[in-house]
Amino acid sequence: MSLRNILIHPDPRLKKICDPIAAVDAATVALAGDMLETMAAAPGIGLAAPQVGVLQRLIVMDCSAKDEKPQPLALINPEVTWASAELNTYDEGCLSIPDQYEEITRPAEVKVRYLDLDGRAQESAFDGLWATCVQHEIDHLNGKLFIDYLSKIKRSMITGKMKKLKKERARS
Ligand code: K1U
Ligand code: ZN
Repeated sequence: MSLRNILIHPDPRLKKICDPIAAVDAATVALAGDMLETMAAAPGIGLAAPQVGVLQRLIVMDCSAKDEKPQPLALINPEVTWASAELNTYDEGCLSIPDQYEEITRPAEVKVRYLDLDGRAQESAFDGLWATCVQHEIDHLNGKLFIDYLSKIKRSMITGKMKKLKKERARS
C-alpha cells in the first residue's frame, strides 16, 4: 500500500462526475487500500477517489470513535436509495479544503446501495457522523464540494484562501 497525494481545491478534477467501476478487480482493491491508508495518515474520516486524482466511483470511510475498534469501509458505485426527512447539521471539513470548517445541513439518516471489495451488492443504513460523511463523499463523486452549499461570497473567500495555500506549498 502507498500514500497518495490529496488534491487541493481548486482543481478541475474535483469538479468532474466520476465513472462507475465496471468490474471490481485487484486494481480496485489496491486503490481502496491506498485510499484508506491516505485517509488515516491525513488524518480524516473519509476520502473519495477523485481527491487522489482517480475519476472513479469509489469512497472509503472510517467514522469510528478513537476509543472504538476501527471500522474501515470501502464503497464502490455508492447510491443513496433513501434519505430521512429529518435533517442534521454538522461542522464539515474536507481534506481537499484544509482547515476550513462550515455548518452543512443534510438528511440525518440514509440508506446506500454499493458494491463491496468482493464485488457483492450491499445496502447499508448510516446515521450520525457516518450519514454526514457518506453524503459528503458521494458528493465528491458528482463533482460537488461542501463549499457548494455555502453562499457565493463565503465560497469565494474559501477558494481565495486555498489558492494562496497552493501558491505557498508550491514555493516551499
Ligand atoms: O472527504 C473528505 O475530504 C474527508 C473529510 C470527511 C468529512 C469530515 C467531516 C464531515 C463530513 C465529511 C474529512 O475527514 S475532514 C477531517 C476530519 O473531519 C477529521 C479529521 C481527524 C479526526 C476527525 C475528523
Ligand atoms: Zn471532502
